Amino acid sequence: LDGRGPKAKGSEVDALKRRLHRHLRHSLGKGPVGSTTLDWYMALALSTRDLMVETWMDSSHRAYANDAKRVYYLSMEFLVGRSLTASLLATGSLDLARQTLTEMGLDFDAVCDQEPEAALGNGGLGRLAACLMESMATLGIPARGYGIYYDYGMFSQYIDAGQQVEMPERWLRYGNVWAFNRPEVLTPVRFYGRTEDGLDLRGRRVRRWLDGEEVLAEAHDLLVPGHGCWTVNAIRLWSAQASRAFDLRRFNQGDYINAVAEQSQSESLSHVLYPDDSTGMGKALRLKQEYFFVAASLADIVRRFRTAHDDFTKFPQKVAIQLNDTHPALAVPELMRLLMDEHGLAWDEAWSICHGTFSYTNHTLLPEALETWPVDLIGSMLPRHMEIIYAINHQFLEGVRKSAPKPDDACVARLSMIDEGGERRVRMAHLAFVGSHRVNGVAALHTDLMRGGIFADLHRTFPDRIVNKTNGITPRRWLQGANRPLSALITRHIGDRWVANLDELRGLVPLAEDAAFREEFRAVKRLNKEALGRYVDARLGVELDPDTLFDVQVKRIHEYKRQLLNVLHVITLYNRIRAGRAEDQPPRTVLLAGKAAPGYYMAKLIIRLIHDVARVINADPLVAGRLRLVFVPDYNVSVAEHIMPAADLSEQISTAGTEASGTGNMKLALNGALTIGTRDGANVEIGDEVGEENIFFFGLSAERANAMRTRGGHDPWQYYTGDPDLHMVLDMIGQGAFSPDEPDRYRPIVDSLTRHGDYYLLLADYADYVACQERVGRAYQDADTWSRMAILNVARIGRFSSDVTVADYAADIWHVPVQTEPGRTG
Ligand code: DL6
Repeated sequence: LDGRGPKAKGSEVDALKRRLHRHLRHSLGKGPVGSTTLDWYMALALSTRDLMVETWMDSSHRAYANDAKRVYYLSMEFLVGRSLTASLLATGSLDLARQTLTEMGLDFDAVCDQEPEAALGNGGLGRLAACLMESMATLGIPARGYGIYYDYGMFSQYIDAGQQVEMPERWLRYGNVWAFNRPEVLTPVRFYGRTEDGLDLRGRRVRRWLDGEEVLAEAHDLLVPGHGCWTVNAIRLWSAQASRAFDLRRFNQGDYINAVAEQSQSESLSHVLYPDDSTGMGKALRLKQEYFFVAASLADIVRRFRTAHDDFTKFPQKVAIQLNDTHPALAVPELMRLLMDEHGLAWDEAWSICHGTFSYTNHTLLPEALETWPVDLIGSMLPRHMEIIYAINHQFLEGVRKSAPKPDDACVARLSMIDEGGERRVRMAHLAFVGSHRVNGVAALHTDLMRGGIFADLHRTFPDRIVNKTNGITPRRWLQGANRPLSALITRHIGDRWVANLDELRGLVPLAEDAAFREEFRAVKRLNKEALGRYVDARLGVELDPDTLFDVQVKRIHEYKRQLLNVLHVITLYNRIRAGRAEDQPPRTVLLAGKAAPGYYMAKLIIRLIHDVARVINADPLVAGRLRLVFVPDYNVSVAEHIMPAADLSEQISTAGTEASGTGNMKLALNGALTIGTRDGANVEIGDEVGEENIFFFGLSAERANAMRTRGGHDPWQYYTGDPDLHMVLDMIGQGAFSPDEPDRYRPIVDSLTRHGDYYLLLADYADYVACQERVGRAYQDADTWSRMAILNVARIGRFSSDVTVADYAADIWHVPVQTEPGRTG
């Protein structure tokens, strides 16, 4: 049941032992005596990396030899997580490694647990980037990711007296086995300075960008093996180094100490990931980070193109650049600058190259998350880019003004890249949109809402530009790796082709009617619940009962994701159990996990509320064995890998129209959880696939939610006074039932719902949500019905593989072929 494979051959085990000992000795300078678990992790990681390096070089040579078109994925975030298990799986050596280490008297899981978390992202956007990179390698696409090698990735979350505390995580403390540092690949990046007209070497008139300060970008290549390790690609991450020119000037002034301090200041550029995924940060350092990685990456891309080509008109045939959200939008003016100022191309030619090369993915409809930067800030930090942005905007608006029907001034103002209301700001989404030949949303509903909402004017201007590319997740990490028992069960029944073609899971559909299979499926889920129980017990000292329904909501904490609605339901259930009104409901364990942005007051207050409610409920003997609330701290990719396989119920309860897609919804369904959700993001498409009868939908549609908000008709006070259950819950929270030491602690939460408009419509959806949860509970009581539904979810979730997503980008946006193994082109 535990998903371990057949015993490996003795000769293979011996060979791996030799490799491990060689690395221990020659790479780490240690002998077996005195070696630590960390040393064995390093030795195993290095041995596994060895298996990937040859393929990496072959993949790169193949792309050069074939003069293949390459895809470049520019992203401020790559939420990679750990790489050892994924690499062992990709190279087909996971079982061998486990067996070998066990024979050596080592604890394989403890060794894997030594790996630090590469948390170079906030959440969905960064994790999507990691899944897409893995699928690009799986599909043999010559691709490279570009991003930043942060010293400090996402913060670690500690809980102190129920409150989130953020601590820095030095993930590079012991180095990083998976990255090849390239201290020789240094790319200068300029900031500030001035522009002037001048002549290039051939005497042509060009605009020049002079003076200012220079920072060097140093490359670090992170290996990304595809399934079966036919192709290995890399994510090139840049760290900042002070430039020599800078050193000399300052040091010559004789102020050694201050010069060193300034040097480390310019290196601090790549120190830290901004831990906020839902507001345009507006900090100058953030803008600097954006330009830093864009400039270094484009210089690299152009350099690579130039090794094989002189003729820039071929650029879009050989290069596709995907902008992951607007964070890399400065790539548009930067490529224009390179082509015109450094390579002497004329404006029109350069513009057509840019346009043919770039495409842009939008990940959010939240207005506060759309990036804008003050014109003055860009103008001083990147003076040449500001000129180019003005010129792009001018050309664009000229075209718009000449088009029919002639737009009015208000429409032109809305379309402009410069927001003139108040402090003048550059709208980065407009820049990315206009500079790209394709703009995509990440789920069908999200794409529709882009067309009709934030991009309505741009969509009217370019009606063919917006396309949908529904997100996906890599089945290798999220099923094959994270859930060995389920993975083995599936393979035993339908073979292992699902790993490379997730739609093969449809072979499970008939098995949903097979009582013996349902029994096995339940046994696997139980095993996973026990495993999560051990993990939570070890970390928190909290015992989980695997016989209860595991009700899971794991994601960033945000008001629009409505963890608070979940808490309202938990308290409702608590009250009903106490009053003997929940006799038909199964015992539940409600698990929540997620980080709040450090400056997000409401999100942090919600975390505190969860802890206060948990303390009261979990100590109440009247509900013992019936209800438990647990918050798992420091949610990250590895924690997710423990939780996903054990979930029975997946909470996807955002206000309809706010969650662009969601990908946790896919991971949980793939691991056999049933979804309770709104018709939001990819939930809608998940419902289409698994069937309405196998998912629990509730609540307002996006259309109704939007109408209620914009045209009125939502009276929260009425819901509060009209629903006794809700009334009681809100009074308990507001009057200190969970915070007797500070009765007013949660007043702001209650007031935000009852007095300040309930922006995310929790009260409007409450009754339907609670009723839906009752249906969930009753369905769970019938084990056979529940497992039939869960099996059908697994069987029909295949189209949410990131392989499908990538194949769609490849065909429709990048125009590159895909292949799953050498010689097989799709
Ligand atoms: O597209 C990946 C992911 C979606 O699944 C989520 O629904 C969406 O919230 C997330 N967006 C972000 C940050 N957005 N911005 N900017 O992580 O993208």
